[in-house]
Amino acid sequence: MRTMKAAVLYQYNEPLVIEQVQLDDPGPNDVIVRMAASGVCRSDYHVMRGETHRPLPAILGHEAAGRIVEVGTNVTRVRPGDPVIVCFAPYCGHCEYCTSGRQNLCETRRSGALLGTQARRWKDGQPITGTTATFAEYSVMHESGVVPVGPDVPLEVGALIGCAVTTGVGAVLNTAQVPPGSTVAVIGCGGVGLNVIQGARLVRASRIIAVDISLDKLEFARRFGATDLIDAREEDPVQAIRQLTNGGVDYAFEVLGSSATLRTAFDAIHQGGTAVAVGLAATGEEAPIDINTLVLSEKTLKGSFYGSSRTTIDMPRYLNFVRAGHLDLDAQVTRRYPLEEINEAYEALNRGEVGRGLIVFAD
Ligand code: COD
Ligand code: ZN
Repeated sequence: MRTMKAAVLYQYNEPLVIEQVQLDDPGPNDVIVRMAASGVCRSDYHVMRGETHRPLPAILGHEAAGRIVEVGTNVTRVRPGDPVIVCFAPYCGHCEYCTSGRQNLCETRRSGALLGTQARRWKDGQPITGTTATFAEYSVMHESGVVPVGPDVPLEVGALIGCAVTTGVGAVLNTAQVPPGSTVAVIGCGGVGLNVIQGARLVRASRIIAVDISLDKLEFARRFGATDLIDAREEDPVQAIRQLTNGGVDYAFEVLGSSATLRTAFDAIHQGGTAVAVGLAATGEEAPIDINTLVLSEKTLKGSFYGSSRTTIDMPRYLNFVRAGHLDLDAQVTRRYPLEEINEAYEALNRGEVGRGLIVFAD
């Protein structure tokens, strides 16, 4: 058992409580990571607001990097001291999906078996739930939930690779496999959307149309490769995209998670185009798709989870892009907070401040 500081969600729509909690020792296949940086991503905010349900109390946080401090007896891929990126989709390596190269869909993880169904965090003997649970000084996870990185990698960069980059860039490179010269629209230009934009720049899309409802976000998106900006409060994004592209884009990415914006993505592509859904919506939400358009125009609608990533291949690849200057992650981080200020960090996300906020942990 280890005592650590953590941010605990006791009730939806209530501030997180910063307090000392206990963390279990690692099982035979687990590692313990000491967090260096943990990103302020909207998915956790959906849980804080009660839009996605989890058993409470819970420790959230899933976009992080840190160092291994302890390993279970069977662990082979990392050792104490190793810097690692935390991945929120651990995988078994044996199921049909893993062995066919689709480890983001791992059947064993989806059944809950890898994440552990029992609580591993405690407050005065009361269980606290958590999966990656990176809004805490330490976390315990299956060894496939970490990817080791070189000593040159700043762990703030590593944290962004853990979610926003892998989800956003991966949607372009892996899920959609956008060819050079394509026209692309990105609906929702937050932390993840910016990385869809960077991914599109990386593959040399000829036009990258950013759609958002905030002018600040749109201006910020330009720095990462957006060539055209559409304020969805001012004009109908579908009409505007069709006008800019002579009838529609080749690829449209939905990076918010709502039925209206998914519809926008589907309507903004031309015949034969592909719409990619990246954002998770409220449980049970559906999107209206015109069936005849789907058939007659041969459109494709695809989901993208965690950028269709194979973390051990893709994360080092994205780090190489950063080293070569093809991905800019430093400029994405606009604010840093100690764990004690995590509630303010989420208020800033809610206010729509640009860029990614990071919780940083003292050494
Ligand atoms: N039209 C266009 N843009 C809009 C609209 C609208 N009607 N409404 C809001 N927006 C913009 C906001 O202004 C903002 O810029 C952006 O949409 C949302 O960005 P953020 O920064 O608030 O959110 P992110 O980027 O941190 O997270 C977004 C996702 C929706 C991608 C994330 O929550 C998600 O669902 N991820 C995929 C699922 C997943 O794998 N989850 C686990 C880890 S993320
Ligand atoms: Zn995330």
